[in-house]
Amino acid sequence: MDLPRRDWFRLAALGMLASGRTLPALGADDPDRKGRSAPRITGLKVTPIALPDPPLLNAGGCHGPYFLRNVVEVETDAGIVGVGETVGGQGMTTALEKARSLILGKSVFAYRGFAREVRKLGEGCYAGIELACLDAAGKATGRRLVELLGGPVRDPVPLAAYLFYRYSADHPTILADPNRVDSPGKPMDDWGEVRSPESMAAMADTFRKRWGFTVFKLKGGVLAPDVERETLAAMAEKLGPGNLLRIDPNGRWTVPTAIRVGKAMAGLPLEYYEDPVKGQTAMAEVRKATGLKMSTNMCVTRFEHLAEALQVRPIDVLLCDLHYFGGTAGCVALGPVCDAAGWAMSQHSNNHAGVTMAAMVHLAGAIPQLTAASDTHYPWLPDDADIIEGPKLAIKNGAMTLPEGPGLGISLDRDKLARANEVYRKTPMRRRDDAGLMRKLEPGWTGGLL
Ligand code: GKR
Ligand code: MG
Repeated sequence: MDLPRRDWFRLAALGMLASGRTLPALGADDPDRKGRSAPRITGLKVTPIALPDPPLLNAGGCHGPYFLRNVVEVETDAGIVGVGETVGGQGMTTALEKARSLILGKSVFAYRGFAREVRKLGEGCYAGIELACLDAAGKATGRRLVELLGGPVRDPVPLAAYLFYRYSADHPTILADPNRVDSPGKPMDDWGEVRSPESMAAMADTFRKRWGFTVFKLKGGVLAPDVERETLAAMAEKLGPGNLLRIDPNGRWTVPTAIRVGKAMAGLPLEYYEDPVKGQTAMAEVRKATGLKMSTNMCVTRFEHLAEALQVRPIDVLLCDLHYFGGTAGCVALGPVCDAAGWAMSQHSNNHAGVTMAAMVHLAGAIPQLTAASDTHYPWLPDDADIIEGPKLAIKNGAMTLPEGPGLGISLDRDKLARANEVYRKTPMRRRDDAGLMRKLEPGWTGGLL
């Protein structure tokens, strides 16, 4: 969008009043201007939120009662506001606030210019700001995020059913959790308890019927390893042919356990074996001994880890995540690296709301190498809890269609955002503490290796 110089100064002055800061000079020496006009950042709004998180179990304990996120809004002199979502918690809110002075006055197209400095405040900090800039850039050009990233290369984007053992949401300890500050006494959902192979197979079948998934990821590292293998067998039987399985014990197994259970999984339709053990060397040992395809979002999570991985060969599939792997720019850059390494790509998920969901789908729609179905926690978010306008983004036939509309193609629902922020302000929860909640549910629990 081209703004006459006069309007630029007027909007810039308004932005300065709002932010209490001065904008850098507008001149031909600005590398991102050179005679063109682009929306410049006049303000940064950070809204910490808490959204309901049911009692899902993992190697580190139990989720809930909320997951925390930060919603980022980048205001510009063109009147366009770009939206992003990133990792939650007080530390990230503070980092984002600190980033404000690094980005004010910069073009939303030229986010790579401040990437290095903002990344020093945390990968998640950069990711949220980059996303908001890209959303603004999409709105300024009338282009979808997927197009700005060089796609689409696929539409719809395949997603995996992310299955967790869990407690029932009406468990007395869950209902009495002092961190819970809304809807007292009301269970978050009605999935019930799932802590056996049979109940997990039934839940997988419901995910298949409700959302059409054909790829199923079991969050392991919770029950005894052999029970988790039996769970996969029960799921394979219940789901029938044409469905793929994954298991992810998040590094809670020893190498001998991982090799023994891995060998015993022969014959199951296993797509890949994710992080059964911790560290690249241990992963490589399990990979060699079992011959299974291995994947990670734990031992290769930064560009600095790639050199060792190319030597040690711990994986066949790399999970990217814009929140820790250098934003969307970092994940796109991983594509050719994975080609060269002979790895496929998948996408990691932590709890998230609809802004991140849209971002993940645009990203997967733009990376040719991202052929595996992306993980997503989105089905666990209660229908009325999302912060975007309208209903939740729809999953059909195990996939999500690329959102229409410029940028991310979603808008914030101001009432829902305000409600989620109010919950954040009221709850004493300021970081994820799965172990703390788990010790209340199972007092003898230590989370040690299995
Ligand atoms: O949400 O419990 C969870 C997951 O275990 C998450 O924390 C992991 O980071 O989804 C993740 C994974 O694939 O390891
Ligand atoms: Mg994982």
